[in-house]
This record gives sequence, C-alpha cells and structure tokens, in this order.
Amino acid sequence: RALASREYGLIGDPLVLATAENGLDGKILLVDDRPSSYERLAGSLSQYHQVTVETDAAQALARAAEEEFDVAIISLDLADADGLRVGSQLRSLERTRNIAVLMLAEADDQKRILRGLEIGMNDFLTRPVDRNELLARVRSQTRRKRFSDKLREAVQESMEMAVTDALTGLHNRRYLDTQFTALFDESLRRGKHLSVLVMDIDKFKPINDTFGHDAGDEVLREFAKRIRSQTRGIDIVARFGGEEVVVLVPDTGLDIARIVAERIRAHVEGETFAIHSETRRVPVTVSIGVASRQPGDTSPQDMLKRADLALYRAKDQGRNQVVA
Ligand code: GH3
Ligand code: MG
Ligand code: MG
Ligand code: MG
Repeated sequence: RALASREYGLIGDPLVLATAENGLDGKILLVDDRPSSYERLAGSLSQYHQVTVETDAAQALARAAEEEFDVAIISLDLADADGLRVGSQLRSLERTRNIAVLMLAEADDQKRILRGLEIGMNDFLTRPVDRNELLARVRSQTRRKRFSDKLREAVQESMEMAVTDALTGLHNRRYLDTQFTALFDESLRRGKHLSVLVMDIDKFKPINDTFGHDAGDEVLREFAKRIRSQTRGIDIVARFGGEEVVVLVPDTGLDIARIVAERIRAHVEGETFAIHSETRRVPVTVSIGVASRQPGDTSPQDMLKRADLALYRAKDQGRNQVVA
C-alpha cells in the first residue's frame, strides 16, 4: 500500500482502491486513432482496468452497444470522425447512454471541451495526459458510474415491487386499476374490443383447511403460473384478492375471450397441483366470469360488474366452468 502510494504520489492510497479485489476495476473503451497516444494510455490504464482500444468511430459505437463499458475515453482529434459526435451518439442510444464519457483533447481546445461538457460529457483530459490524472479521473468516473447503476437498479426494483403481488409475482390490484382505466379509455377512443376475465379458485378454503396455509400458497403460485402460460404478453394478469385473479384481454371480443377463459379453466383442471414440496398433489378447479366492453359502458366498473355476475353464475351452476 505504502509503495503504491509513493509510486503514484497520491494521498490516501486512492489507486490501491482501484484494484480487482474490490470491484472498482472499470471496463474502459478507449477511442483514439494515434498509436503513440493510445499505446501509452492503454498501458497506464491496463494496470487497473480492462481496456479496449477502438481506432474507428463506427466500430467503437458498435462495440459499446455490445459490451457493458463503464467509461469511454474519446479523442476529439480523430482523423475520420468528430469525437464530440461519437460522445453524443453514445448518450442518445439506450444501450450506451449510461457510459461515463471522458473527452481527450488538446489543452487549447477549450471551446470544444466546454461544448462537450454542455452536451453531457462527464469530464475531460488534456494532452499531454498526466498518468496520475488519467488514473484518478477514470477511477472517479468508474465509481460514479457504478454508483448510478446501483441507484438505477434500486429504483427499477422498487418500481416493480410497487406494481407486483409478492406471493404470485402477478401484477397487483393497484396496477390493474391504472391499466384497466387506460385500456378502457383507449378501447373507447379507438372503438377497439376489450375483455375482462374474473376468476376464482373453487372451494379453496377446504384446501387451506385440509393441507395448511402454506399448501394454499403453493396452489396460488402454481395457479398464477398456469394462467400466465395461457395468456399473451400484452394481457394484464393481476391478483385481485385472496384467490381471485383478473385478466385484461385487449383487442379481444367476447367470443375469443370466452375461448381464452376456457383454455385457462381446462389448463387448471387438466393436471393436479403439487403441494408440500411436491410430495402430494391436489385437484384444483376454477370458475371464470367473462365480460367485454359494450356500448353504454362508461368505466371499467361497468365491465367488472358484468364479469362478477357471470362468475357468480358459474359458481351457482356448479363451478369449474366459464360463463360469459
Ligand atoms: P368458492 O368456490 O365459493 O370460491 O369457495 P372458496 O372456498 O374458494 O371461497 P372463499 O372465498 O370462502 O375462500 C377463499 C379462501 O382463500 C379463504 C382465505 O383463507 C383464502 N385465502 C385468501 N388469501 C390467501 C392467501 O394469500 N393464501 C392462502 N393460503 N389462502 C388465502
Ligand atoms: Mg369465494
Ligand atoms: Mg374461491
Ligand atoms: Mg374468493
């Protein structure tokens, strides 16, 4: 540690922190077409980082879209391309927009450096590049990039949790409400079909009472899986309450919706459900009420009411059936 500190003349061993052991070794994309320049830079960087050199702008962009780089160092003096453009292209593509970009410029190129910072480049280095400064700036950008990646993941995860039912992994009721309103309005505006399936496991309470609440949970998870296996990606599948699931089927009228519902019903009945970690199996059936948007409907509630009534009739007529 002391050696490293003395060797690079930096306070507090910052470079020692930038080693593979603690995950701060960055993946660096160096876009530079002068061999004397990139050989020296890559040489310095490769002690702590994984460096890829690209001398061609188009190839660099393609590479950046394929691999997950932390930092791109882009020369503003490329012979065949405008380095600032390369930087802003990285910023504009979904796959590459989070890469930290360091501009590599002549010291007297202030105007373009300022322009670059203005359009979202993170930092810059001026030639001749000081080795310690290079490592310090790259390390700082790598750390910043990793931190913002973590932050973004955390935000993403909590956003997903807010619309997901924890037990089944299906969407939750809150999500259903917002999607139903949006889909209903859209189908009204464009005169498109929209159907809803309301389903409820038959005699679920006895399963809980006989085999325990955990077994009931296992059934609910498998129930959710089977419904999803019979629906499309654009269908919204949400846990409405205890053992009740609602499926929104966009662009679909009553006849097709009834077929979808029947397919789900048959798929639930078709094979017994494993419980107690697959040591036992129980038969499960489901009743399904189906409704489609009709002229005169003013809100999702109108559709839900009809689907609920249909479900009630399915239960009343003996369960394990679809009523539309
Ligand atoms: P029906 O055919 O009329 O629908 O009969 P049922 O027994 O399914 O109807 P009921 O609504 O009386 O029972 C639903 C049961 O679902 C009661 C409740 O304890 C159980 N339940 C609700 N949520 C959960 C859950 O998250 N896990 C488990 N294991 N059981 C749940
Ligand atoms: Mg019930
Ligand atoms: Mg039930
Ligand atoms: Mg119920």
